[in-house]
Amino acid sequence: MERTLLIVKPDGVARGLIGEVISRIERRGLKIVGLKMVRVSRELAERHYQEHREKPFFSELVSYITSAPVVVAVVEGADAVRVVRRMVGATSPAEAEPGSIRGDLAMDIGRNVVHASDSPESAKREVELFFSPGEILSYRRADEPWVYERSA
Ligand code: IDP
Ligand code: MG
Repeated sequence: MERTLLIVKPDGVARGLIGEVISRIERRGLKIVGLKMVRVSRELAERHYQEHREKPFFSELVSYITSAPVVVAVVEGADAVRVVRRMVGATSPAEAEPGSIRGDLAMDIGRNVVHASDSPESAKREVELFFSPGEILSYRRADEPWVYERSA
């Protein structure tokens, strides 16, 4: 099983979309193994978005993600990074497919409701940035044999 980091960004929290986003993840059959609300510090934001530090939108991006509380989740499942990225949709909501979170719930690239790790390597780095090992819990979902043909 693979893990990925999902963030309901400040606009998603402020718009009352925490449940909507988490519910989509749960209904897909993905498992929430870590979940908390945090106010992201500038230092954490700059580390999280380090790959974008030279981009013209970097300072606005850091201001946005630090402006109000976010909800961060560690999401586990088969091919979780790819599955969650596809559920999130394209970065620009105008390009995001209907049915995706951004394609259904967002209008502006600077207010695109969610973040999801883009590769297994980023997922590992991002999960470790936001969560200590003790904050990630292991449990069995009752529907696992119905979600996966070959569940452990
Ligand atoms: P992603 O969130 O789909 O992985 P990235 O390219 O990694 O997209 O960009 C990180 C975040 O930076 C985006 O989700 C969005 O909030 C913001 N962003 C990306 N490109 C732009 C832009 O051109 N203008 C404003 N904000 C942007
Ligand atoms: Mg990204």
